[in-house]
Amino acid sequence: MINVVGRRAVEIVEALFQPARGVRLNQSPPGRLLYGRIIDEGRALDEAIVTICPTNESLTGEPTVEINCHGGIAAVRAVLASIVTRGAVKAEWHELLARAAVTGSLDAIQAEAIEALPSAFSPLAAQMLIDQWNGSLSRAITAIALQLQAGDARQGTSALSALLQTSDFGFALVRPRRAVIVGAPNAGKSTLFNAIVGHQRVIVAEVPGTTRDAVAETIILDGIPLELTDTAGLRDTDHVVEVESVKGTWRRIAEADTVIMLFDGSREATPDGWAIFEDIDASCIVPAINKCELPQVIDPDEVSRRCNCTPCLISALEGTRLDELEARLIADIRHSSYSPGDAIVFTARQRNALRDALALQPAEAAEMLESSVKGTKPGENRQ
Ligand SMILES: Nc1nc2c(ncn2[C@@H]2O[C@H](COP(=O)(O)OP(=O)(O)O)[C@@H](O)[C@H]2O)c(=O)[nH]1
Ligand SMILES: [Mg+2]
Repeated sequence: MINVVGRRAVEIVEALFQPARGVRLNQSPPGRLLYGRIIDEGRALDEAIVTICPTNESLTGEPTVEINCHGGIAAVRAVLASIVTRGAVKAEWHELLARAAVTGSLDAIQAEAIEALPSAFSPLAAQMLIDQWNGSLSRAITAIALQLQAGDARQGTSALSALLQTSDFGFALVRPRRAVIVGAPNAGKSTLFNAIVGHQRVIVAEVPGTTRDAVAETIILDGIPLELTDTAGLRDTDHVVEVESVKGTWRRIAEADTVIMLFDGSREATPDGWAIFEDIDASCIVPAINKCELPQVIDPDEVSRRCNCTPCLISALEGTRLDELEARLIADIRHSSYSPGDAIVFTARQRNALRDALALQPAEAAEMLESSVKGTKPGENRQ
């Protein structure tokens, strides 16, 4: 869909649009759908459904014409190019939203919610963003600002802290956290990856060193999107390709929020295997001992000791206790008290403003909060 926004919107589209039936676009009432062709200098560019948006329903509150083209890139590009040659300026989605924030038809938080919505990974993420678009967070922040102004500092501050605590959940919904599966060759990393992703995606083989490129998939656990990556086994090697892939694994580990440390329970862990721990931030590690249906050689207590955390005992092959492991992956994100309609902090800008407000005196804090909703700097009054 192409939106043409501004004073000349109807005039520009009118010049390109040939309705299938009599009514011209400029004689059509707002809200009516017109079917026809987009024609430029005698050349048909696409068939489209065109409608004039009622001004009070348009995103920026300005005259807006919506052109629903066919899907695919080429026809849409051709239509867009013709509109631009007639004097329109091409704008990205976020620019349109910024304009909506300026014209006052959306506040800054609502604009952020709409901007994030098209890339929401899960229905829960979409729901949360739609709620904030509808004003949940803006209302919550404004209510706190009023409490602070009314001299109710204690209640305001505690509401502010509670709101800040929603940010881990909000962030995780908007930008999937990264989890990587790491371990020695043959530990069963690719088998585990496949089992969690739910379909055969990676080559599983008995030959150590089969997985050379890291493979990633976004999965949804309890509504929370998570980017899961299978990696090459970590071991000392001289093989040129494998050396590169081991380097790649370390890069992935550095970028990860969670590292699933996978052990083959049926084999003794090598000193190499234990050494990996020393280079990974312990707070990220979720340990798991795989092949639990085989006679066990690894001591789970030793794993617990080394990573300060009890390992999950799983069988990737048989799918045993994978739900337990999955629950651990989102344990610190899941928001047990969340219900639809709740105010959730979901951008760094919002979180920083709330944190700053927490450190200020009530009057300044209230001003900071109001500015964070409007998208202005404190002290700057927008009409
Ligand atoms: N018995 C058993 N074998 C497994 C299990 N998980 C993986 N394997 C086997 O271990 C071998 C190596 O698996 P793979 O997933 O390629 O390991 P990776 O090198 O860590 O990616 C394969 O033969 C798998 O079938 C498990 O839970 N139990
Ligand atoms: Mg593998």
